[in-house]
Amino acid sequence: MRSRQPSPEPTYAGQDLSFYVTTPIFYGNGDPHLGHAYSTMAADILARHMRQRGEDVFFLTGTDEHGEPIAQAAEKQGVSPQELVDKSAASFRDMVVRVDATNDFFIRTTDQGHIERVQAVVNKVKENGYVYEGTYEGWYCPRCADFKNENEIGPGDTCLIHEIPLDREQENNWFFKLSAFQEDLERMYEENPGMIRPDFRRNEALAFIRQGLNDVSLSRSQLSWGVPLAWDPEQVMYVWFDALLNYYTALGYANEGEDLTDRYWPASWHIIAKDILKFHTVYWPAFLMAAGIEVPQRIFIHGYLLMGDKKMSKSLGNVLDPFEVIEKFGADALRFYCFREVSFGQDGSISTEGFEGRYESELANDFGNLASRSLAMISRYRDGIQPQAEPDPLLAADFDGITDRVRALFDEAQIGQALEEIWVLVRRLNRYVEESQPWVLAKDEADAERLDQVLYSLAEGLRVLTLLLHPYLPNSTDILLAALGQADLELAAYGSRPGGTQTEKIKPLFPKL
Ligand code: ME8
Repeated sequence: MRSRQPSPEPTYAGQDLSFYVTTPIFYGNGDPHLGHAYSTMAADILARHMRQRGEDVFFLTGTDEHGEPIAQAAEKQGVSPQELVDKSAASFRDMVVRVDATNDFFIRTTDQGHIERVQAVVNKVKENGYVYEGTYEGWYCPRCADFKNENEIGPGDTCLIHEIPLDREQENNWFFKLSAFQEDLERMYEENPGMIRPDFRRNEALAFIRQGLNDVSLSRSQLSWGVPLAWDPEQVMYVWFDALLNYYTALGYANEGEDLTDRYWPASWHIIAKDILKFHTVYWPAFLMAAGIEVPQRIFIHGYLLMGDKKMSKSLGNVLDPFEVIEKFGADALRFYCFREVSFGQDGSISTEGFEGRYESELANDFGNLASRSLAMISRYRDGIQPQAEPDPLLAADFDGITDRVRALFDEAQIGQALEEIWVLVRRLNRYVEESQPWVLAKDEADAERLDQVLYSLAEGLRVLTLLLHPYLPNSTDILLAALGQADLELAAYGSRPGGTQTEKIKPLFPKL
């Protein structure tokens, strides 16, 4: 867990300055792969940007450690569920560190703090009259840990997602009155269109709700690996309610002796992929309403990373190994590639060739080279001191409003679009070097003033872009900001820093292999 920076003064008015972002909690029965890293990096990019804006950020990730998928995997491997999840949690924690995510807490649903709070919330839901005893009969996918509706069943009673036969289940358990929330949910998404992003995902959620909501099992009787119900310890909580509650329970015990719930709840953004849309847009808000807890502000549903046209998944054996990429090229390169290559919100294909292409042409050439040569020229022609000069109006026109545009895109979690806006200016700055030819200006003393202006403007442009790129490229931008003599991370406008700062030359940020 990282220590929190004291929150600086608000940078602009009218904004709620607490920002709470989450990833899904990943199943503790497997190894992390790029898909998991993807959601983690997305949430981290948002968290880092918001910290730069002076917001009071809390960023949560973790592992989902109860339920049938875990119990089954443990049995298969001949270990206890606890042994399995301990091992898996350690590898997910390691993944989070390796992608350079700055999470404030890592929740495990086997934490005692989580279990107690889950029980308290479920008791409340029962007290409020939304729990009853009944018999479930129907189809169940053990891999999804999901009871399937008619239209979620494939040919031959199979799971549409996992393409495995569904189990016919009949058991007595406790039910959650999901049907009671049909109208409330429908109204909520109609009246607050921004709650689910992108918009086509909101339509999917609405379509699901409008077809009618059945009550769902709240507990399982034939399973012991879970959170026991306080009023009926023979039954454990259905794993999805246990898991979803992590977003809420974590705030209660993440910081010892301090309850962060009032400070951060409701969550600003849940970042998830489309596979778990139903749970997050239907079950989750309904359950919170039933407990009398505020619903999350917004949910961003991203697409799948595909290899070729297939979903990248361990069982299909087609994964771009994030750890290999990080080992060879660094976490910045992986973070950059994923959000540059795939439009955030859509499915998109990734490949080793695509990665290497972008590394070379965009990171090494467009950005790395721009940074090295700009600093090298300031060193050669002005002893490393950014000259005092008026910002070149040629660039001012291009940089005008960039920070506001990026901010507005981040407000919508449009992190790919924001990166594109920034990259347009990276390219612009490269053209500026070519157009203004500082090496020619340096040959004639009569051009000294113009050279001052060009070098000043280059350093300013580079500084602004580096600050904006920081959430994506935290390591290389740290090096670059130090070389530019920029002490703080707050977003800045072109031309806002006077000249006179001592700068340093740098080694290539993205060395070519
Ligand atoms: O569903 N592309 O856990 P999970 C993009 N425990 N993202 C991907 C991906 C891919 N190919 N593969 C996985 C669970 N993901 C539950 C969640 S939350 C209360 C409980 C990411 O380990 C994406 O975020 O199967 C997806 O939603 C999540 O991993 C599923 O992780």
